[in-house]
Amino acid sequence: MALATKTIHDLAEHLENCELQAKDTVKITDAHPDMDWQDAYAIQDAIRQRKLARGARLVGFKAGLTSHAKMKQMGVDTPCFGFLVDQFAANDGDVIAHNSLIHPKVEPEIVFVLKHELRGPGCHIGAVLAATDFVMPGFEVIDSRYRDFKFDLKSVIADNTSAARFVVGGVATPLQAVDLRTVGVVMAKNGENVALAAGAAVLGHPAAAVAMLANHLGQRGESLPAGAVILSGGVTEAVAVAPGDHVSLRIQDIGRVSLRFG
Ligand code: OOG
Ligand code: MG
Repeated sequence: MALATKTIHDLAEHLENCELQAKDTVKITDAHPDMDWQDAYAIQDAIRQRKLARGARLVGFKAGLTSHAKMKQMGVDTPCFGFLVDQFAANDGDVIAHNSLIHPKVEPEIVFVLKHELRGPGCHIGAVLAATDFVMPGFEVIDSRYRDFKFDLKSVIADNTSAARFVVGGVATPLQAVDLRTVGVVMAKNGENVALAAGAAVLGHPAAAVAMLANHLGQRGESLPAGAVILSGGVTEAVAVAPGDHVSLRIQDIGRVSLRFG
């Protein structure tokens, strides 16, 4: 760790206030260039503690930057991991107030729910498939607290990987009924298809992203619990939304989900 404990807490407070007040900021590594990876996750953990202390419930975890489309869009080459609390959850078809966010973008995600806990290290695709109860289509609404979504990997990890809202929908589908590599993903905005991909865009198989997430948590003494929401990462690039926009997602064999921005 390169940063003092007080600095970690100050940065967590600053980033969470930006989230709660829908205000942007410059990336934190500008003022703290020597910040290391442990500091970045420690800031994210401190944000999690702040939310839990105020009554939020931890409902899941996310992997991010797991597809080439996303890595290229954001200019980074390594996945990152974050947490989800109940306050981020929206329902299928909800209207999300655009002005409660800074500059939201939506991205299609394959969502896993486990029937058994997964604990790394040593998790692999097979272990994930064996532990999975079902998959569903989901949208993640990301909203980097950094001006113009300009960040480096450490800054975005500290900012809980831009997590803001998520919604899951469709049909809870067992893995026997779907090949997550070849499954087609179609995202539309205002009735026009804006991003298309197949599941294999996520690390060759979306379950590989869940295995990485379990291994990441394992290093930190945590696990992926049964029943949690697990976002495996944007399958395509993220698409910016404006007030009035309607977005819908279809994932072959597992259904659809939609959101509107008011
Ligand atoms: C970081 C969050 C990435 C994903 O699914 O790739 C992410 C960002 O792009 O702002 O959630
Ligand atoms: Mg995402």
